[in-house]
Amino acid sequence: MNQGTSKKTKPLTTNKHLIRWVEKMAELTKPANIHWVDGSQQEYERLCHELVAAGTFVRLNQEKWPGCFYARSDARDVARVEDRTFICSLSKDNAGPTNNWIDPFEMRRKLKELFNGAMQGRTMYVLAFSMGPVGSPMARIGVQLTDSPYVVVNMRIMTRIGLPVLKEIDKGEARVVPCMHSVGMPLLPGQKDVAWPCNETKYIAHFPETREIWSYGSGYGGNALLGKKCFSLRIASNIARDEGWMAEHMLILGVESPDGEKTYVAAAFPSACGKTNLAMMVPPPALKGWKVTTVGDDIAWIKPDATGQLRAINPEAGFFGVAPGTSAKTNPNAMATLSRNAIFTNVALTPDGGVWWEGMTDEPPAECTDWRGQRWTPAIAAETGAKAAHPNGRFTAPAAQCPSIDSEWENSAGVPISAFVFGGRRSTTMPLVYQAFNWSAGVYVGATMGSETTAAATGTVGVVRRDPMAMLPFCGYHMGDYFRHWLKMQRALGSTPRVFHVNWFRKDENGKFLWPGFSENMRVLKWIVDRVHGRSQGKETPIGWTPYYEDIDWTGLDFSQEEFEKMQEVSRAAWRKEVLGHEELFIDVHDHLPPEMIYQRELLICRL
Ligand code: TSX
Ligand code: MN
Repeated sequence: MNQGTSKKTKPLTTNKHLIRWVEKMAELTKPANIHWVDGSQQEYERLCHELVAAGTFVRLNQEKWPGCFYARSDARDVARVEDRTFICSLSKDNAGPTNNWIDPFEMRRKLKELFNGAMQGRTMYVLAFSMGPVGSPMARIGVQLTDSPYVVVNMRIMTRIGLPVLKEIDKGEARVVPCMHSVGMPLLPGQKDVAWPCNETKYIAHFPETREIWSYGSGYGGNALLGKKCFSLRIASNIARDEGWMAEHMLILGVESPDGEKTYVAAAFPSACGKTNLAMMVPPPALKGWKVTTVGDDIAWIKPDATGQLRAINPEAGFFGVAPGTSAKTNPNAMATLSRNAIFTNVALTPDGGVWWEGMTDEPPAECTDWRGQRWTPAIAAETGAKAAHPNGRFTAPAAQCPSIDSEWENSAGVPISAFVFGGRRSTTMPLVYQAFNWSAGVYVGATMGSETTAAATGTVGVVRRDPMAMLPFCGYHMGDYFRHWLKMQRALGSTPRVFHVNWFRKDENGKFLWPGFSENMRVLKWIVDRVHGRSQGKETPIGWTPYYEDIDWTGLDFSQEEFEKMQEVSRAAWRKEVLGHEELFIDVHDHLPPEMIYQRELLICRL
């Protein structure tokens, strides 16, 4: 895209360290141009225009999809690459058994080789970004050097970028996290570019001690938008542990009662549980006056304030959501959010310049171009099983456009968190909702959470995969130490948030879901809020407190006490097996496992 010319835009900072680092990295990667990203609308439009010219973007029908663009990735670059993700701590023990580890000196050597000349023929973008509202005491700053304009425009939606962030850097107080990124496909003189450059060799490397990220070979999602999983979870979890706060893989939502009482909840779910749907949930009209507001759908940074109250910010500014399954029925607020100024990746393109994905409408389009760029019709799908959209196809859309966005979502001080909710996809054993007896028991609930696998591509379907706090792929240090950190947080808190576990996915003996889910989950949130404010009694069971039938608001829903008891059943037999399942994970991390976890397990066994 930039061959022939060699130009540099003026550094948009006075920070000598930053300028020197950019120069040093340019010497290593040898880009044709260096572009300091100012973050303006004009610059965004120019980059999108260039992406269209390069064949990476298709501009969608502007009548129907104003401000929207469409991209298809290389078919080998469609998701995060966990087996190529590394925590390069000085000691292997610090990364723990659930992370890939390579010695940081060895990794640096390897990366220097890979990045040597990696940006030839391309522009290196200098992208300053803030995770969290610019200037918030809870925000953190990074600078990503990338040779992908696709990454720049996505980061402009997902984070706060450009001049206001550089101004923060110029104050000289903030420590900046350097983030190196290359798609790993230099353009040699005369070499023609492709629509989605990437490399089969991929490394997503994190250096926790020096707080650095190096990502090579991929242009997709969490591999390349380094503010998201790499910074806000893997590096931030290290910072948070050192500084006494929490970087969590959680949505944040507000529940507002008819008389205006506002209660904020943070919730962790493994993938394929409908986390974004819950974050943007629309309560049933029958529950008059109850509202759910959205602060974030993926990541929460949570810190005790001076009074010992936990407060949370969403470090992101947009949603990078899974498109398939998102519809006006499952998530009308997401559909409204992505209706303009959005980027779609690996979904289907319709003949009228729109997008479509499985589950978006009851009726599929008569024909479209699938995520691979091939003709797709319902008949072809029936015959070959081809999907119009990749199951991990995404929308990138500004959070500010979400109709349910919370009025306080950009509050520098964050919102007060009253409850943590853990959840998973479980067809048996787990009731719709229960509350842990106390903080330690709650940490145990989070540490042992699991979800049944759904993706046939990745192996067996329906086996429980443990995913503590939904952080297994995202914790940047030893999982056992992470549990210790959770337990230790109690000391910084006046009172701890209440901890709950939910399961929307329990089935009856015929495989039918016992709970209608979606909007009706408001009834569960209402009970959670009632418990938080000490308004309703809990029924004591071996695993925790569960709701009495009468304490759930059933207005406008025909749900019998028999159905309810079936859904809430705590089977001692099933739970004895469940506890055995907890052990597999604990064996992995046993040498760092806090004794409280063993103790909680013993208590649970005794109660059973
Ligand atoms: O997102 C979901 N939520 C949370 C919503 C706020 N999903 C979709 C998960 C896939 C990502 C759900 N699926 C939920 C749920 O609460 N519950 C279910 C299971 C379910 C699916 C369909 C029906 C009932 C339950 N019923 C009918 O379709 C009529
Ligand atoms: Mn996530």
